[in-house]
Amino acid sequence: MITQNELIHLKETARKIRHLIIDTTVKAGGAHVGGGLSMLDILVALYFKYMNIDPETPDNPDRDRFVLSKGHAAIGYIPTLAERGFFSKELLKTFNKFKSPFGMHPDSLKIKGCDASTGSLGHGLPQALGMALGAKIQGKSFRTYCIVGDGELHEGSNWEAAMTAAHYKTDNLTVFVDRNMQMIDGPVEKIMGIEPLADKWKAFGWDVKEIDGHDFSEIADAIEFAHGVKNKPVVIIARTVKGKGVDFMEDQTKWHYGAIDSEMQEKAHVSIDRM
Ligand SMILES: Cc1ncc(C[n+]2csc(CCOP(=O)(O)OP(=O)(O)O)c2C)c(N)n1
Repeated sequence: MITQNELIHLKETARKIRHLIIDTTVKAGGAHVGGGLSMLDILVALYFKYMNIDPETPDNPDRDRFVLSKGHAAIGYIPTLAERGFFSKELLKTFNKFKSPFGMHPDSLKIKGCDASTGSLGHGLPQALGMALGAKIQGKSFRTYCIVGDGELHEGSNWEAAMTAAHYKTDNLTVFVDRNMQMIDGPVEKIMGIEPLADKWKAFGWDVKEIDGHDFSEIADAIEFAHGVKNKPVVIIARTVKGKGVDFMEDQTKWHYGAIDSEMQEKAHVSIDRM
């Protein structure tokens, strides 16, 4: 459950970060902006309401963990960490520049608050599973969250991790599928279909929720549902829109990766403010 005030706060935070994503993409000369925007509301719910984290103690062994398995979407993740206070927003101006801590894909050795280096698709979920199993083995109560892309699910390593997670009853692991229906080279269902997606996860032994990934109340209910499930991992299939918030980017394959000039930048800001 989220209160009305929390809802207003989460929406406002997501709006601010969408603006940051646009300006950071302009400065960087290009980024995976479509997939950064599609998963953003999930990230905001995690980082601004649910995750037990503190930017002052980013290495606390008892903190909750997050793995961005679709690491190319760092352009959504890194501005979120900045807004949450892990580092200065000024530093975003260095995104993907020489000597910056921020490359196009996140590096946990360089970025405060980042728990896993990702970018090679299919590797993040197995890492998140390792963290969740580690918590169980150490008797710790922290939770691990992970976002995978729908196109990323073409990687077989995800399904090995899915099978293992269910076998070891990792009920401390919550995975989101950013089901924006698009990938790098076209619609996922056209490139290689993954439906019936919910049934696949169920067959692998997971509890499944399907939600609107831009509705904070639905995101909140799904996370709280996951917290209550015992002996099974939970996957939340979040229907999202690639490029969400920027009208000319929404659901457009070509905005998987793109550069933004000053005219587009202005239009993007106007569109975000109209959301
Ligand atoms: C192992 C691997 N193969 C290929 C790529 C290149 N690549 C980057 S993004 C992408 C498509 C991913 O699609 P999806 O997971 O749906 O991402 P989203 O649409 O949410 O951005 C691909 C194939 C990669 N990063 N890693």
